[in-house]
Order: sequence, then C-alpha cells, then structure tokens
Amino acid sequence: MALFSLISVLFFVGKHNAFALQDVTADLFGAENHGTVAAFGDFFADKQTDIFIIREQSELVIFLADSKTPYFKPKVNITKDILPRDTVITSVVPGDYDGDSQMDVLLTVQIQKSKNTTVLIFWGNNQTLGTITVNSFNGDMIPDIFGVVNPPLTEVCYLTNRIPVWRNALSSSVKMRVPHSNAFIDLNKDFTAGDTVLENKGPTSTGTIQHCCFSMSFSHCLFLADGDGDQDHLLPVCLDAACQHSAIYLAKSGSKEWVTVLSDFQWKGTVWSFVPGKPSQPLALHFGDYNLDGFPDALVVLRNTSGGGQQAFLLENVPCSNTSCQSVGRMFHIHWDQSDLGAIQNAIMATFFDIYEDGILDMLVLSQAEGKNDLIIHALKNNFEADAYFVKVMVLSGLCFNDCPEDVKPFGVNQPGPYVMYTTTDSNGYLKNASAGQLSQSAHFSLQLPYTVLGLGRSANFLDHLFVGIPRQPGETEIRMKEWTAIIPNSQLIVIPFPHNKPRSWSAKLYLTPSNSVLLTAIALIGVCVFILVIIGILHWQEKVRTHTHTHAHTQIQWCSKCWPLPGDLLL
Ligand SMILES: *C1O[C@H](CO)[C@@H](O)[C@H](O)[C@H]1NC(C)=O
Ligand SMILES: *[C@@H]1O[C@H](CO)[C@@H](O)[C@H](O)[C@H]1NC(C)=O
Ligand SMILES: *[C@@H]1O[C@H](CO)[C@@H](O)[C@H](O)[C@H]1NC(C)=O
Ligand SMILES: *[C@@H]1O[C@H](CO)[C@@H](O)[C@H](O)[C@H]1NC(C)=O
Ligand SMILES: *[C@@H]1O[C@H](CO)[C@@H](O)[C@H](O)[C@H]1NC(C)=O
Ligand SMILES: *[C@@H]1O[C@H](CO)[C@@H](O)[C@H](O)[C@H]1NC(C)=O
Ligand SMILES: [Ca+2]
Ligand SMILES: [Ca+2]
Repeated sequence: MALFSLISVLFFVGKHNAFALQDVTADLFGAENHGTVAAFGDFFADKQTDIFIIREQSELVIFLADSKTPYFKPKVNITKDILPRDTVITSVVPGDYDGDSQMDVLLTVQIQKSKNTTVLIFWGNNQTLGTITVNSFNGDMIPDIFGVVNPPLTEVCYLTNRIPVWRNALSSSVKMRVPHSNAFIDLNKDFTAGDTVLENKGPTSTGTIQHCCFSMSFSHCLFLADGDGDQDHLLPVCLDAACQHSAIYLAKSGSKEWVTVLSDFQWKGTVWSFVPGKPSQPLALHFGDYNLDGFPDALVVLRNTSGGGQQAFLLENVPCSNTSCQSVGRMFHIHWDQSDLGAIQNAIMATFFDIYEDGILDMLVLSQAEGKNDLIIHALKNNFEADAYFVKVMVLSGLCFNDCPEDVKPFGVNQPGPYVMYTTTDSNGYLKNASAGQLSQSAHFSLQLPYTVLGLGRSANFLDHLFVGIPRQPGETEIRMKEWTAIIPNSQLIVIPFPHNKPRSWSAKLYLTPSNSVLLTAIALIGVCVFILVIIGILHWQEKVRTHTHTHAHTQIQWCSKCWPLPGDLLL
C-alpha cells in the first residue's frame, strides 16, 4: 500500500510540472462552439459560472454549466423573434437590476442601423440610453445603469423594483467614448467603488500621454500589476495611427508618471502590434494570474504587421529586466512560442476563464474562420501544476439570505463593485499584498469574471487577512468591509454580504479545492500513516512474540536452575 502510494506520488509528480495547454473545446461545448462570448455570470444561481454567447449578432444563447459533458449546454435563448426587427446586439451585461435576487440580462442593441443605443433588460421593460456601464452606483447593491442621454450629462437610471428613476450621475460632465473602458473601482482603499469615475478625453497626439486618456485605440485597464496591493493603471496603446508600433504603459496609483512595461513586439523578424480597437473588438488586455504567482498576467491578440495574421499571446508579468521599467519593478514578457495559442489562426479575442471551477484560470480564444458569420470558440485548459496556491472569492449581492422572495435560490447573484484584498506573509517572511475589484467593467466585451482569483505564489501558509468590501450608500460614512483571517490556501470563498449595513454578520461559504498537490499530500500522508501503522503492527507483534518466548525461557531457566546446575556452576 505504502509502496503503491509512493509510486503514484512519483507518477503524478512526474506527469504535471510545466505549463501546457490542452484543447478541451469538445468537452466544453460539443459541436456548439460558435458565437461571440459576450459575458460570464451565474444565471442559473447554482454558483457555477454560465457563459453568455451572441450568435449572428442578433441572438443571445446562455450556456449553463453542467456536470456532464459537454460541460456547457445551450439552455436559454433570446431569439431574433423576441427582439425588434433588425436588431444588432452590441453587448450583454448580466446582473440583478431590480433587486429581486434573480439575474436579469441587459442587452445593448442597435435597432435598424440607428446610431442610438437601446438598452433592453430582460424581464420585459426597456429603456433607451447612450453608452452604458453597470455599477452599483447608489450603493444599494442593485446595479444601476450609467450612461449618457443628453451629452455631456451622465445619468443614472435606478431600476429598484423595476421602476426607472433618473438622476444626474456625476457633478462634472464627462465625455464618454465609444467604445469606452470606464471602470468603477476603489482607488483610494476605502473599500468603496464608484467614488472614482475615470474621465475620458479625446485622442491625444500619438506617443505622448499626459493624462489618463482613453480613446478608440487607447484602452485602459485597472489592475494590480506590481504586487504591492495598490491598483495601478495599465494602458495598452498604439503609438501611430496605423498601429504599427505598440506599447503598454503603467502608472502607479497616485502617480502621474507613465512607465513603459512592454515595448518590444519583435520576434524572429516579425513585428507584431495591437489590433486597433473597434466596437466589436475593443483593444483590451484581459487579466488573470495563470501561474498563481500573485502577479496578474494578461492575454492579448496581436497582429502581424507585415502579414496581417492575428494570434493570441500570453503576456507574463515578470520582474523588470530593462532600465525603462525599473521604477515599477515589473514588466511583461510575451510567450512568443506558446504553440497551442499559435495554432489558432485569426484570433479575435482571448480571455481567462476557470473552466472546471478549480481555481486555475484556463483560456477561451475566439477566432474567425473563412466564410463563417460566427466566431469559433476554442477552450484551452491550463495544466499548470506547480506548487502555487490561490484564493478564489465570489461576492454575491446578498440582498436576501435563506428567505429570498419567490423562493429563489438563496444568497443572491454575482455583483459588480466589490473589492477584495489580502495581506499575508510569504514563505520568506515578506509581507505580500494583492487586491482586485470584482466586475469593475461591464460594457464592450470587457469579459470580466464574476469572481476574483488571487494567486498566492508558493507560500502554502494560511492567508493572514482577507478583506472584502462593498459599495456604500451615498452620504454614509461607515465602511462596509469585513475581514476574514487564517484562510486556507486553495479555497474558494463565496461571500454573502447580508445584511449590507452590518458587515459583522456577513458570512462566507468555503469550498476547498483538492488541487493535485493537495491530493498528493493527502495520498502521501495516508501512505505514510499506513506504512507507520504496518511498522507499528510488526514491532508490536514482534514484541509480543519476544516477551512470550522471553517469559517462557525465563521460567524454563528458573526451572532448570532447580534441577541442573547452570553453566556458570558447571565451571566452578
Ligand atoms: C420596448 O420599447 C419599444 C420601443 O421603445 C417598444 O416598441 C416595445 O414594445 C417595448 N417592448 C416591451 C416588451 O415593452
Ligand atoms: C437554443 O439554441 C440552441 C442553438 O441554437 C438550441 O440547440 C437549443 O435547443 C435552443 N434552446 C431553447 C430552449 O430554445
Ligand atoms: C436618437 O436619440 C435622439 C435623442 O434622444 C433622438 O432625437 C433621435 O431621434 C434618435 N434617433 C433615432 C434614429 O432613433
Ligand atoms: C500591505 O498592506 C499593509 C496595510 O495596508 C501595509 O502596511 C504593508 O506595508 C503592505 N505591504 C506591502 C508589501 O506593500
Ligand atoms: C528596453 O526598453 C527600451 C526602451 O523602452 C526598448 O527599446 C528595448 O527594446 C527594451 N529591451 C528589452 C529587452 O525589452
Ligand atoms: C508575418 O507575415 C509575413 C508576411 O506574410 C510572413 O512572411 C511571416 O512569416 C509572418 N510571421 C509570422 C510569425 O507568422
Ligand atoms: Ca432581477
Ligand atoms: Ca502571474
């Protein structure tokens, strides 16, 4: 038994070690792997993430997660017949807009080639609006719709109880770009998103960046990049109008200085560059920590500037090895020779997604095939299995607990706006911080996940502190934040912030993921236990036998000493 365990341990260790991708498209979608992946969200309220896919630009099919292959099955459809005639779906934002703890589906559509964007929310009502962003803007954990109706004024539409109420949103007027990449996130660490709305400015002169500028070819992403726990600004840019030269800049939070973290896009004689953004394919980096080292990596689609072919590439967040990035200490390294990504021709979009809900981020890549209207979906499983750990946190709306209206599944739905942060000490005893906002962006295929996976690196220590905050009501001063301590690594937490104004009573459901390394440890431990038990058994048995023969021999000797002289006596 022990030998068998040891052999299996060796076998497993030998099998998984490097970073490799495996095409699991057929397992995931069967033959249904076409369409544009538009959003992720738990529609079925089973705490498993479902996938929202747009087909032929005019239909929405929701693929629900299932435990049998194919793991995602098309179950809920919004067909052409339901929508007004000649409707083009431009984006999908799932969320609970009326606060009944059931997920609603918001579509932004263009009807009959109109320039105006119409917002349709799927419970029957509909509203017209400009560019939209969903966020829990008034702090009631019901996402509201934020947009431009009469430019430049932004307005918020509250839909609590399905009654639309319009308010002016921001005191300053903001010019929104199409596509925009606005984000709601907690930049000042008061655990409240929504205080900060990033301003959009028109396209600036190429090359120099004075402010946060977002435009068609400038996209902007907020994510921690250097691992100090603060949210930094990352900006992928085209440096010229034709986008022959690209770069990624980073500004540390609170700093106005933009630092180059990637500028070398040349490999083996081919110069690659970003693909200039358009509404159907905005220029964006999609973040995820694929190797769980605590530093978010990115997926991006690049274009061969001489040939025009497009491929998805993984940008790994590595220590800075160039003078240009020394002040931030990190830079991106492009995995040029990742053959599984390279095998997908004409990639259009690439994003991270945890396929098997095991805490390891896998990848979804969309590609365009000749003569097909719909994009092809490729699912690549990440077989990364180093001794690295993670914590996965999903914050629900928590508008109800077990007493949800109409007997819906408890605890609520995925929620934009929460903020998650941890601080811990790594295996070398250094403080390590990381933070992320959940669903901080929603419009224009931002494809953010309804959960946060934070890599912990190689430290298998308990996570010292995990903080979760949610937006608060305007005018409220108390921070809505709760701290959990001593979280086991590789756990998946579902945080239920119920009731919102009493963080003390928030609860978290913990799911442990038996990752291979944990499983191996368990097997090895059981093996060792069995081994020790066997040894103890043998020793015990031997002891018993020996004691028995010993006492027996002793009596014999005693008996013998009575009748025969002992050898010593003989000698005398
Ligand atoms: C949505 O609005 C459009 C036009 O504003 C209207 O024609 C349509 O009937 C509305 N749909 C529903 C379900 O109310
Ligand atoms: C939804 O559409 C898919 C593919 O178009 C189809 O296979 C499925 O049966 C439809 N489901 C429903 C409930 O109509
Ligand atoms: C677009 O919206 C504006 C302002 O709301 C309105 O005046 C105009 O008629 C709309 N255009 C179309 C084509 O619906
Ligand atoms: C982590 O955050 C804590 C509290 O905000 C701070 O005291 C500490 O310096 C941070 N550590 C690092 C490495 O940034
Ligand atoms: C280092 O940075 C400079 C200036 O940004 C750039 O030209 C050069 O290619 C970079 N070198 C490497 C190895 O990335
Ligand atoms: C880029 O395109 C050029 C021209 O078509 C081609 O020769 C080159 O092999 C391509 N590079 C890669 C890496 O595919
Ligand atoms: Ca709802
Ligand atoms: Ca990483």
